[in-house]
Formats: sequence, C-alpha cells, structure tokens
Amino acid sequence: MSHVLILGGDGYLGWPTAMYFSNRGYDVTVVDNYFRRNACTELDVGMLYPVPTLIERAKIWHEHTGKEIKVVIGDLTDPEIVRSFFRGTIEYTWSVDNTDTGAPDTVIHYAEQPSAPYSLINYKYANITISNNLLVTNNLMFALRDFARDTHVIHIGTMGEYGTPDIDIEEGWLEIEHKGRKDKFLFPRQASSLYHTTKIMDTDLMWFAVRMWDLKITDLMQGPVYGLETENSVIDDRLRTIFNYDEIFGIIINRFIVQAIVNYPLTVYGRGGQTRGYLNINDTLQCVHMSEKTPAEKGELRIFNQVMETFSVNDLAEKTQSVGRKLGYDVKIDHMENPRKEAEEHYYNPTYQGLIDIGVTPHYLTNSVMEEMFQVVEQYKNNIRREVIFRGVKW
Ligand code: USQ
Repeated sequence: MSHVLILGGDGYLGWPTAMYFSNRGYDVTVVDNYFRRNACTELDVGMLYPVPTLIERAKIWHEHTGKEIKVVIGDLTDPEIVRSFFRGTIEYTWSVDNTDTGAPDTVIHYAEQPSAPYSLINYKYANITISNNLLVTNNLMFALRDFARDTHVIHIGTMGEYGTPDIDIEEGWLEIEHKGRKDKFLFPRQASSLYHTTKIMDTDLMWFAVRMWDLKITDLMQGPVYGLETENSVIDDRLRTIFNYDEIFGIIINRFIVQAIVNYPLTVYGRGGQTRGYLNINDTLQCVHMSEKTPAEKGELRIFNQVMETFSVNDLAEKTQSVGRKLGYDVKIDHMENPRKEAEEHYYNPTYQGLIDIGVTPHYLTNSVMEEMFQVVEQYKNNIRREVIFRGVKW
C-alpha cells in the first residue's frame, strides 16, 4: 500500500489527515516536534480541551482500529531528520513493530508555524516563523533532490499569498502579455503578514526545485479552515484535533462560536468587510486525498485554490449571531479597532474549480453545520478562558 509521510502530524490538520489516510489503508508516518503545543504553553493561550500526546493518540487509534500510525518526534529544521525518511535510517519514537515502510510515495507538508499574529508578536517570533518554515521546506526539497525525485509533495500554502488584489485571483498562475509577447508566471503575490510571506517564499523554493530537479509538487492555497469533528474523531473524544480559540492560533469561525457561547461580543476587526475563502476541515481532508490520488506530473508545480465559499467577517458574525440566538445565546457583535493592517473593504473574486474537477465534493457552512459545532464546543464551555480571546497583537 502507498506510504504517506505527514510532516506536522500533531497539528490542527495533521492529525485528522493521519487518521483519514490510515483509515483508508495507507501506511502512515507522522512527524512533529510539538511546536504548536509548546508555543501554546509558552504564550499561555487556552486550548478548548487537553489533547493526548501524538504517541498516545497513535496508541488510542491502534486500539480502536488495529491500524498503525508510526510516530517520529523530531525537528524537521534538522536536515538529517528529513533525510532519514528517504534513506531508511528513521528512528521511530513509536510504532507497533519498528519495521521500516520504505521511502514515502507522498509527503504532506504541514510542518509550519501557521499563525499570522504569532509571526508579528515581535522580532523573535518573526524569526522563528521565517526560520522554521523556510528551513523545513528547503530541507525537504534537497532530500527529494538527493533521494526521491518521484515522491509527490502536497504542500499547504495559503490564499493569503495573493492578498486582496483588485483583479480576479487565478489558481496559482497568470498568463501575461507584455509588448506583444506572452508567458505564464506565478500569480502576483502580496501577503499581509510575515507568516503569509513565508508561504510565498515556500512557493518560490518549491518552484525552483521543480524547475531544477523535475520534482512533483502540488501547492494547495488554503483559506481559513473551520470545524473540529471528522469521521474518525467521532469514535473517541481523545482523537479530536487540537482546537484553539485564542487570538494567536484560533481561526475566526472557531473563535466566533466560542465567543458566542461565553457571551463575549464577537470580535469583528474594523469594518468587517474583509473577505476570505473558507472551508470545512473535512474538505481539507478530501482535497489532500484527491490531490494524492491524482499527483502532479514530474516537473510540475500544480496549484489549486483550496476554498469552498467566500464570506466577509460581517457575514460570519451575522451567521454566528443568528445560529447562537436560535440556540438561546445572547450574541452581540463588537466592531473593534483592527489590530491588523489589512483592507477592510475590497474586491475578492478567487477561482476555485481545480479541486472540484479532480473529485472533491464541497461541504458548505450551513446553519446546521454551525449548530453542530456549537454543540461540540458547548461540552467544553467550562474550559474557556475569556482573557485569551483578545490580547491585541498589533501589526
Ligand atoms: N478576524 C476578525 N476577528 C477575529 C479574528 C480574525 O475580524 O477575531 C479577521 C482577520 O482580520 C482576517 C480574517 O478575519 O481578516 C481571517 O482571520 P483568521 O485569523 O481567521 O485567519 P488568518 O490570519 O488569515 O490565517 C488563517 C490561518 C492560516 C491560513 C489562513 C488562510 O491561521 O494558517 O493560512 O487562515 S488565508 O486567510 O486565506 O490566508
């Protein structure tokens, strides 16, 4: 069976991805250095519920399903660790029988510092973001060049690479006609945080590696994700993914639901016209799976825009208010001074057909989907710490 290596297997998307592939019969190896958990502890942000370690989760998964997710706890900024996955010298931190499954057919690369506010706390966190994100990607490119040019990489990029241009956003590439001649280039990028800037740099590193060494890479430009329950987490609460609602690591829809439940006025930054493309965590899993099933060609950097629908912050606040009120919560909306520097009213029209063309079926943020999220979050109401919801990291 095909072997999938997941870099960043402990994170919000990494762990659900590991279970999703393992459940479908793939050999799965996950690697993580616990960056996200350690950063949450260091910054004292509150996760909604405690999450067992990656090793504990792999054991719980094995007990329930008989399937094995091999675990390596290690720092992928160390090139030797990245290279060990392709050279047969891996040291598993946990596995059932320690047999080597061989070099991966697919690498899913989530091993990045994912938060825009984190990257702008101060110069120290900016440097951690830049060095972690670029070194991991570069280490991976060189390991593939040296040992495994046929391995397909699926990297999670971000829609934030494009920013909010006043023209339609294409899927990664743009044909430009200049003085009577035409060529295709990466779509212009202009990020609005240092974190997003590292993703632009990742795309550049990968595009270089594809041109030089004929690698096969899919870069998924993902919008903000929401949700927490997946087909595999429902079998045991301890398999639920990490869920943040704080200003640093919490993503807007998840944050708004938590705020509504504890009667904290919804934190709309500025005028609230900021529009982004959103997707359900279950659609992230589908998108990655369909990308794995139909890999990029040798020498191709294939880019998809991974979003299913667009909303403004105001749309999301109103939706949360209406679902919350139906469930008996008195949800208020607060237009607070925007701590970020971003356009608050802008044109936004991204194309997002490519993933649907390869077989993804979109799920939408209906009121009932949001209601189900309320019901899960409510169970942990007493864990919610109001003081971590807004701290005001300024750009
Ligand atoms: N926002 C608010 N109030 C809040 C939180 C956010 O108005 O309490 C606004 C932000 O100013 C922004 C939008 O909502 O305009 C989205 O913010 P977010 O914190 O949910 O998402 P963002 O910082 O853009 O980053 C998240 C993920 C990141 C991913 C990105 C996709 O953390 O890993 O790459 O979404 S995208 O936004 O398309 O670049």
